[in-house]
Amino acid sequence: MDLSDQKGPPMVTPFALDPQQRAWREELRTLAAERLRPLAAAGEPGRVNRPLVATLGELGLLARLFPADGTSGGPAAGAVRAMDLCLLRESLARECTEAETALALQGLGAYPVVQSGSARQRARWMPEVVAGRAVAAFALSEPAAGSDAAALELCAEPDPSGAGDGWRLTGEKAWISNAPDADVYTVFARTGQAPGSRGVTAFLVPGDSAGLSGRRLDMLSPHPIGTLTFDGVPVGAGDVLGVPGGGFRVAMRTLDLFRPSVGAFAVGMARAALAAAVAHAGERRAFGGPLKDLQAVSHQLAEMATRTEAAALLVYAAAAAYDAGEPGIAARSAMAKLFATETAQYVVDAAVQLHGARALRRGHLLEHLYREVRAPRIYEGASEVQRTIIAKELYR
Ligand code: COS
Repeated sequence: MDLSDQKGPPMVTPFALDPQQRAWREELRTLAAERLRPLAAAGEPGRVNRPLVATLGELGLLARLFPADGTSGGPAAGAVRAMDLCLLRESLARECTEAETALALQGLGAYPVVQSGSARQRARWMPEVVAGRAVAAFALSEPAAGSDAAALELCAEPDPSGAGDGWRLTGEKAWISNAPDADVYTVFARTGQAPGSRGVTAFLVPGDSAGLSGRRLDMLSPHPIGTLTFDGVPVGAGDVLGVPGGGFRVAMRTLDLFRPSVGAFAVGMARAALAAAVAHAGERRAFGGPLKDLQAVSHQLAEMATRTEAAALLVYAAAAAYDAGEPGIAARSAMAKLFATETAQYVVDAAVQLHGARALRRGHLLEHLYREVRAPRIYEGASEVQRTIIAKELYR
C-alpha cells in the first residue's frame, strides 16, 4: 500500500509526490516488469548482466539519472536529481531488484565523474555509461577499511618512469560491486603522507588497465561483488577526479547523494513485501476465515504499512532537501538510509513470517527479497555509521 496512490483528489501536502511523479513511478514499474525482469531472469547471479545494463540505457533510464551527460563539456555537477534517483530505484525495486541494482551501480560508479571529473573525463566515459555500454563501479572499501573509510591503504606512489605527474597504484579493494567485470572504476587511493582523510585522492581507472586484476566473491547478495588487486597500476594527472588530496570529499559527497536512494531501494522492497503479505492474508484461510481477520495478523500488517510509509516520507524528504540545496544533507541522507533499510528488513521478515514455509522456497519473491534486503544495512555505510553521522550533526 502507498498512501500517495490512493484514489481521490491529489494530495497537496509538502510530503506528497505530485501526479507526474506518481505516474512516472507506474510507468517505471511497468517497464521493469515487462522489459527488465525477463532480462534479469536470463542473467547469471553474481555476474554483471550486460544486456540488462544496455537496456537500462536504451530505455533512457540512465539518461534520466544523468541528464547532463558531460558530452558537451557543460556544467554537470549537481545535475543528478536525488528525487529522480530515488523514484527510479524505488519503482524498479518493486518489480525487479536486479535492474534496480544495475542502475544504481552505474550511478554510484559514474557520479564522481559527473561531480568532480574534467570535461575530457566526462566526454570519454559518460556517453558510454549512459548508453549502458560501459559498466561503472565505485571502489572505496578495502579488507582493512570498511566503515573507517579514511583508513584506506591502497597506495599511490609517484611513478619514477612517468613524466613526473603520475602514480602507480598498489594494494587491494574488497567488496566492490560490479568488480571485477566493470569497464571503469572510481578508485580511492592514498597519495602523499597526509594522514587519514586528507591523504586520499580519487582516480578514474579503466578496467583493462595493466596490473589490475580481481576475482568474484560469492555473497548472499545476488548482485556481482568482487575484489580488485592493483599491482603497480599506472595513473596520470589526467586520471585524477577533482584534486590530489581531495578524494575523501569526492567519496562523501557521492554517498550523500546515494544514501537516500539506498533507502528508496529499501522502500521499494518493503512495498513489494507488504503487497505480497496483504494479498496472502486476504486469501489464505486458517481457523475458519481469512488470515487478515485474525487481529494478530491485521495489526502486523498495519505496523508494516505504517513503518513503510514513514520510511518513504523520510527518503522523499531527504531527496527533496538535497535537490533544494538545503543544509544538513549528510545527516538527512543518513537518517533516510538508516530508517528505510532497517524498516525494509523488518517488513520483509514479517512478510515471510505471515506467509510461513512457502516464502522460504527458492524462487519465491520473499525468499529473494529476504536475501536482497540484508546487504543495504551494511553497504554505503552500515547502520552504525549512519548513526555516527547523525549524532555528529547533533553536536555540531
Ligand atoms: N561532505 C563533504 N565533506 C565531508 C563529508 C560530507 N558529507 N563528510 C566528511 N567530510 C569531510 C570533513 O569535512 C573532513 O574534512 P576536513 O578534514 O577538511 O575537516 C573530512 O571529510 C573527514 O571527515 P570526518 O572527520 O567526519 O571523517 P571520519 O574519518 O570520522 O569518517 C565517516 C566519517 C564514518 C562518515 C566515513 O568514514 C564513512 O562514511 N564511512 C563509511 C564508508 C562507506 O560508506 N563505505 C561504503 C563504501 S560504498 S559500498
